Amino acid sequence: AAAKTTTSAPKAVKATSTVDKAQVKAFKEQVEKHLRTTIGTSPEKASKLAWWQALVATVNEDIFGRLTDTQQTHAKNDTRAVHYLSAEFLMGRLTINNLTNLEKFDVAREALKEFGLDINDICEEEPDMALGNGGLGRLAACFMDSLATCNYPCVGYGIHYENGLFRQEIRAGKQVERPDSWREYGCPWEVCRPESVQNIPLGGYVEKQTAPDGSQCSVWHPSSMIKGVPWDIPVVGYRGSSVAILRLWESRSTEQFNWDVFNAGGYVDAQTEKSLAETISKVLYPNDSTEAGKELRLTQQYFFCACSLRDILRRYKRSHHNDFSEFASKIAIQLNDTHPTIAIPELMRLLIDEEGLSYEQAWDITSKSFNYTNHTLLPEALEKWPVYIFEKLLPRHLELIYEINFRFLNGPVEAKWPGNNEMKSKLSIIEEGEVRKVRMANLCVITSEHVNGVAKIHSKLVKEDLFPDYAQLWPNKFCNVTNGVTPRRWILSCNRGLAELYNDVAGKDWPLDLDKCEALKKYADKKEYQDRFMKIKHDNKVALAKTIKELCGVEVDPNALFDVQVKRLHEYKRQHLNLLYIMSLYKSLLEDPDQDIVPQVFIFGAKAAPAYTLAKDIIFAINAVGEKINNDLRIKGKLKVVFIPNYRVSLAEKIIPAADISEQISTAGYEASGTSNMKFSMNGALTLGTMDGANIEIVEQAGIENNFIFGLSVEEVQKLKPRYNPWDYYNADHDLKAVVDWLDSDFFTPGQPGALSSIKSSLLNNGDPFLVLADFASYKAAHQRAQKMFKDKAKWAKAAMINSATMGIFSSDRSIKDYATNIWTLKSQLIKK
Ligand code: GPV
Repeated sequence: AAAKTTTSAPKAVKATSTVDKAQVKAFKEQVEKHLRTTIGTSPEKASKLAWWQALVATVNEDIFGRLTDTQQTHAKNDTRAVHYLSAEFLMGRLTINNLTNLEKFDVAREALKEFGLDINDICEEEPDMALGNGGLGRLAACFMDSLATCNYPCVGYGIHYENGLFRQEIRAGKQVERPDSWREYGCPWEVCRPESVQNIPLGGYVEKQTAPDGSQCSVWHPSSMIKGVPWDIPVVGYRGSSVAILRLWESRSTEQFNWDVFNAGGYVDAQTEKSLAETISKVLYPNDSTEAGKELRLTQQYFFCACSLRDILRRYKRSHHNDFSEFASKIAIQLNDTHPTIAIPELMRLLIDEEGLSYEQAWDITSKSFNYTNHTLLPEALEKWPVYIFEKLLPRHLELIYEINFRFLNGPVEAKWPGNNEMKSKLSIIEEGEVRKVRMANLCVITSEHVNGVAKIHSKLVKEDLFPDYAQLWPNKFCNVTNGVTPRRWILSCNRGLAELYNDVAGKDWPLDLDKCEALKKYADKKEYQDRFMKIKHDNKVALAKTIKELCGVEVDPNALFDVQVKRLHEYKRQHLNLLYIMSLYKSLLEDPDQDIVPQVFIFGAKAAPAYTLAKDIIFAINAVGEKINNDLRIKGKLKVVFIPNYRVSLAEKIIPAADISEQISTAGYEASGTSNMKFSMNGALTLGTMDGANIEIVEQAGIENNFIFGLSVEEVQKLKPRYNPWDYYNADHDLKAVVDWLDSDFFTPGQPGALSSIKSSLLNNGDPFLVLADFASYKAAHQRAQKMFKDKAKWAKAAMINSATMGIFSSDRSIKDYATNIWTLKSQLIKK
């Protein structure tokens, strides 16, 4: 329903929210009780950490009751549920989010204030739960919030990494990786569930046996057992609807572990082996969209999938005993990229080898249960595991993969393309060659009921360019679910000022129905509202300026244009395009220091995979150029460049609400969706970006005239790529040539000539694989349009408001409802108290 149109517009003045005194008093007493009886300290002595722990204990009282209600309702109704398998869940901090979702944030803030404490300050004690690399892991976290909020029965399954994504330090401009031990002092949100421990076999060999009837069967003799210990993290839906569970598996050694060695007197050796079992969940692989191809990584994937499937089967059998006929109607499994693909042969194996089903029965169930989400077209991210690793770790699974492949090639493929061996080798799960490999994406596509991409353009490319032959076989298998982000974390919790504005113009239900925010659109021309909107932005910029001062030691002016690019460092994301533009701007300022430009602050945040040398070189270059520019008095502070170290969820929550411009500048066709682009727009930043991923859908909503779109389109990139010569652009554009050559000097790295030349080299000698030089001129022009608009305060404010107001479809609630309707056929369940 559209927001009601009234003649008397709501007041644009800031409303002071009233907080119930009795609730504050009760909350205060609870916190103090926990401080004394749970944490064992007192208000006089308590450290900030202790206060935070007492606050969490208080919040948990609310959460666990609802958790039990949720689980009882689901068990009683024997509901269908979705099981979201993901190697990453980038949850960030939970305190403010849980308080917000329970609608207790204001009460908690007032209660802590009475102890003389600032709630934001106390919540800074919480370490980020950084069990993910970037967009893919954060998407899984937003989906958990939406699954709980929309009351869908679900479990999220992942790995309880002891060390999350590395902490990034910047030393002399360079990235240094430090371990992230997020649970060093315990995590008060998680609950260990020893009653649900699983034992997982690994390694060994397969023995062929002939049954009395003459049929062949396989018996797996694993060489070791690993114990999987589940840790549950409750995820509270908004307004406490239902509580979803994120179940993360920790690996431990079992007593069964190498008994032989132990008994033979190898006490110490057995302990060494033990540490191997405990290595499995030790650390998150820090690669984003690139496969490391390490044996330990496949072991991690198998370990958490095997634990999760046993958990699913255990729960299913509780109500259905050994009758598997209803399995596929009760269980939906979503694979978050190919990382959990091994769950497919593992379910087959469990059903055949452990439950005694026939291959055909097992395949019928398996192929109706799984769905696969693809998150990238980058060839280096498509997982291919060498057959020899499978032989060593998972010999029985390999056998089942061969069987699935044989039946597929000789069934549907032979029927469609009779006698066509070329087609067979293209579609085969096995890649032939010097090292034979298992193509995990092929296994996913063959098995899954649905395969989806994560933005319209991406899903089209998945179907037409990545899997065109599969699409001929099964055209209806392929679909799109455009990504989304939770408005609870990404507006309500991180931008209180904007949230209040939406409360005033759209009513209080907008966090549950983000389309309601469209109500702001009709005030976008009104000065009073523009002023309020830009005041909110300004306050957020003041707060960010303070953070920048603390973290980078650089003074930035909140009146300057804040231009932000925060995301993993990747060539395809083109942070170096941004850098080249900054250099050209700096150059033009040196040539004419008095020119009338908008003061600008360029803000970066990015982690590079530790082995990705060029990405690390780009970080160094940004810091070196920044250092020079920030200290150059000739340009009178018109330009600042800051690199905020250790970019992570909790920093994103401070940075995004303070951005004027959101840089989304990937080469068209390479960013599957992007999700920070949505967060920025919601918070009133204008997108300076290419027609790639979800950018396309963002400007479809907000209007191309309210954003700065530049660069080659997907079609143009595809056309240019085969005949692209970066030297043509370099030689034809004086400015571009000057800045690229500047990288070869020691101007930014005094005494270290050549310190930045690897970037120039990648652009010229390595063929500029992501067409940076081709898009440079167009990028520069887009920046000039942005500068011009920024000078017109009213025009900018209006565009910012329209962006924010039209992002309704990018709520992850919409994404989750799309999955539930089109892929999972899953119904929501209201929870009985
Ligand atoms: I594959 N993505 C990621 O963060 N890590 C990965 O390993 C892979 C994909 C990202 C894509 O790059 C983004 O475009 C997308 O928005 C995100 O996944 C969520 O779908």
